[in-house]
Amino acid sequence: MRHAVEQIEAEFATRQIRAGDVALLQNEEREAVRAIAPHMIPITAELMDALPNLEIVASFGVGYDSVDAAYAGRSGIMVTNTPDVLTEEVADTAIALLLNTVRGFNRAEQYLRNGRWEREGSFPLSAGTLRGRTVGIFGMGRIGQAVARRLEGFDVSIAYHNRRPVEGAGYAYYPSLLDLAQAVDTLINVAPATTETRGAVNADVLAALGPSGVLINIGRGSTVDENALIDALQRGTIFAAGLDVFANEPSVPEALLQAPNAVLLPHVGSASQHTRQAMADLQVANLRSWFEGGKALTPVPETVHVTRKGS
Ligand code: 8YV
Repeated sequence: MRHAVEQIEAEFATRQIRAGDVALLQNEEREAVRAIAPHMIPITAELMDALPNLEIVASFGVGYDSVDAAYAGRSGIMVTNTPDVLTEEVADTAIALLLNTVRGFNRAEQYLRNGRWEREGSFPLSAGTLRGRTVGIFGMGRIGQAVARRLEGFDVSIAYHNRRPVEGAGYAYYPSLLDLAQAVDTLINVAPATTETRGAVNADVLAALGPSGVLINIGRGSTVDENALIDALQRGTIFAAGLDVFANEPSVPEALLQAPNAVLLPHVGSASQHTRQAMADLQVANLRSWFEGGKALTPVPETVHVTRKGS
């Protein structure tokens, strides 16, 4: 696996700056920076302002909420992300998390590993099942649609909420998340982190899912009111949750760590060598295409209009 850093270093003059602290750069170094390839650090307006010749922020991952893309768009700075190449992997993760959350396979495996199968007999029957469930998808973009395609094979009803209906998606559309939650018992959250989605999965939405309710989150932690979720899990307002993302990663609230009805993953949605390689390749391809051909391959919507000076 050829890591993005290695590929970038082979083609460009680079400096690695921990925590994005531009104060660590000398003045002439700041002037020399024309691209940032961030990994897990916020790219703020201040940081962009401190780099007068910055042309492009080539971000890693499909979600680019850590980059102030609106400001970049207004300032003539290109922002790219790495869509498509991770869609199927993340959708696979959603399904794995769903099945695991509903059936408790992680606990069943622990039971076997601890020698309890031999000592105590069969693992208790799971209280949950996918049979008869109605699944709502919050965020019907590329990943949401890939999740829906997979769910079609599971013989469950599918509905969704999105900012607007998706053309050609033959599933029931709900114009509000609360309406969707009232109509389903299983909510798969694929929504990106935006000001509109912040805390969108709140106490009311969770209560609407009902006592057999299941929440799966593979989008962003900030879209769920984590305290409301903890409360709903502790009180049995919902049945269970499967979470790959958290509000304050990598720190996970103790109450979630202790919750027997939560399945927790350390943000591994896209984390196979295969897919991370494809993401790294696309991140580097965006830089190459920008500097060699004057065009970004996968610009984010806020910066599609940005053109390279002199190209
Ligand atoms: C990555 C992701 O884990 O693409 C995203 O938005 O959240 C994941 O694929 C993340 O970008 C790693 O930095």
